[in-house]
Amino acid sequence: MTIRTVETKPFEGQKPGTSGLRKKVVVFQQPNYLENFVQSIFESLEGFRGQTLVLGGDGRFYNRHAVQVILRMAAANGFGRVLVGRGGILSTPAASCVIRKYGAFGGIVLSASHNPGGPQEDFGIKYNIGNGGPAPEKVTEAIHARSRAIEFYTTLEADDVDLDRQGTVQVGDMTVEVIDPVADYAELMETLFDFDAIAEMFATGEFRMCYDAMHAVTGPYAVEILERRLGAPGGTVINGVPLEDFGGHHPDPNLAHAKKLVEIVNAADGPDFGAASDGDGDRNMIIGHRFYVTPSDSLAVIAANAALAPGYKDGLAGIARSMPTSQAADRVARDLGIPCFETPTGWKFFGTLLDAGKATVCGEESFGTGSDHVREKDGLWAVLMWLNIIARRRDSVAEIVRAHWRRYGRNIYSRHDYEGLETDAAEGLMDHLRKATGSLPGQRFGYYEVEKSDDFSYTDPVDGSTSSGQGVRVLFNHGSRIVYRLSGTGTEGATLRVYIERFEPDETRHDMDPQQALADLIDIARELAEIGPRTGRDAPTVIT
Ligand code: VG1
Ligand code: CO
Repeated sequence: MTIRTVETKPFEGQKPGTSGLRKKVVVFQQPNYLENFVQSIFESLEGFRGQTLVLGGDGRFYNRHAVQVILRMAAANGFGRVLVGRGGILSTPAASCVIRKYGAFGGIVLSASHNPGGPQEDFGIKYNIGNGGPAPEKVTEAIHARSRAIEFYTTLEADDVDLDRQGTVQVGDMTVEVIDPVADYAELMETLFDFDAIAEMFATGEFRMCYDAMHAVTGPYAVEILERRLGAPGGTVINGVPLEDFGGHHPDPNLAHAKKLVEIVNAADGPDFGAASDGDGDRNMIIGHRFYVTPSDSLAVIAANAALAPGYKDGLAGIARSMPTSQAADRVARDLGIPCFETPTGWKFFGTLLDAGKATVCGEESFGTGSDHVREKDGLWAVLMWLNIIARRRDSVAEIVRAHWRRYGRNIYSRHDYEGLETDAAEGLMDHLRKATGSLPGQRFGYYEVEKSDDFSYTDPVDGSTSSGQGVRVLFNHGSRIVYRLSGTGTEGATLRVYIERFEPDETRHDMDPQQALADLIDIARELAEIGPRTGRDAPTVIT
């Protein structure tokens, strides 16, 4: 088979964001666009000749095509072996698991996560390093730099690989193994959780759950683990068949996009527990019967109860949360006498802490939770952790969370997203806030007084690397906060995220609706950032 060197020209904007490069499918379909980025990845790496690459994605439109392109390029660039999920499928946490288990050099995950899929929608690609986690910023910056100077890429003249047949084939000098995308991951889950206790709970028939795979990648994983291995009744998993366009929906597990699940669980005779996952399987939403658990609370509850799961029985070394995530986890860490790390948004910042054994459990307010079992957030892991906690405590979701609030107090929390803003207006708003940080401390807004305000910057305590410009924080007295940042995962215009938090120690007020409980802070947030005048929006697009 002949290796071909193809002349090409750089594309603008091949800059990985919070989690890889995400663009409209039509952008990726431009001749050489995908190839340029893949070649830029390979040229930013050293020492992969003869090594193993893991490859798979969330099954969205363009996934299969991209897999074939990458296989040919990996062979031409000198990889020795590629492990690819059957059908081109690997959830993000499963890819992380496979990279680690087989000591791969790294992996390429094809996904735009919770963004919609289909010919008119989004596609994405990200590179993960040998620890199984997202490439750190120095790697993504190198990839971007390469993409701006690229002149050639190399590929092989070879036929497509049959992705639906498990087994080993040769592509040039490279071996391609088409693997079961679920088996390694399911096996890992069995080592972490008390499958017997969970299975027993399902067997009684008194405990029922509904899992919404949102026609995204976790369908096969959830059917295998929940229905087959844990014995939950058939039909526990809904929307379990991955579709290239996710059935036309946003595969985003929140109250806005997982409406059907919420309806099922909240029905008069609805199940006790509901959960959903996103496009690539790394996010999770947890709900009880008529009770919604915010991701920040979920992280705190998981941290406080993790020792009930066999894989965590010796306790946690530490907790890590992204900066905008609520401070509920910090209270648990204080109580356990372990550190709580505050990192910029994006799972890539947890990798060094997990590798160094400084943190065991990590989480983000954006429906992301995970642990040191892999180096990505992990939707099904969170669901199994909750099932393990419920099986051992024999309490409802609502009872578990309310008891948590009684013990630690409640960090009332909400995120307001303003989507599809004009980029200039959004950037102007952030500039305005950054300038205001200097003069805000000491200013009073009714009950609230600003104690500190800055644009968050982070120094990694393990490798000393720094990241600045990670979001404007306005920190008030009594632990209340407003945080502003622009999304790094969108593909259209700009998205402003506003994170609002207030601590409520008074148990009689724990059941308040967050929008009401935070109403005065929400007004302050709009006023400080001049959201109305600058964006023309009088309300957020999505509230979580
Ligand atoms: C969002 C979330 C962030 C998450 C990222 C990737 O990023 O806020 O917490 O890590 O998505 O998640 P941004 O920059 O749009 O706020 V996923 O499930 O897309 O891999
Ligand atoms: Co995701």
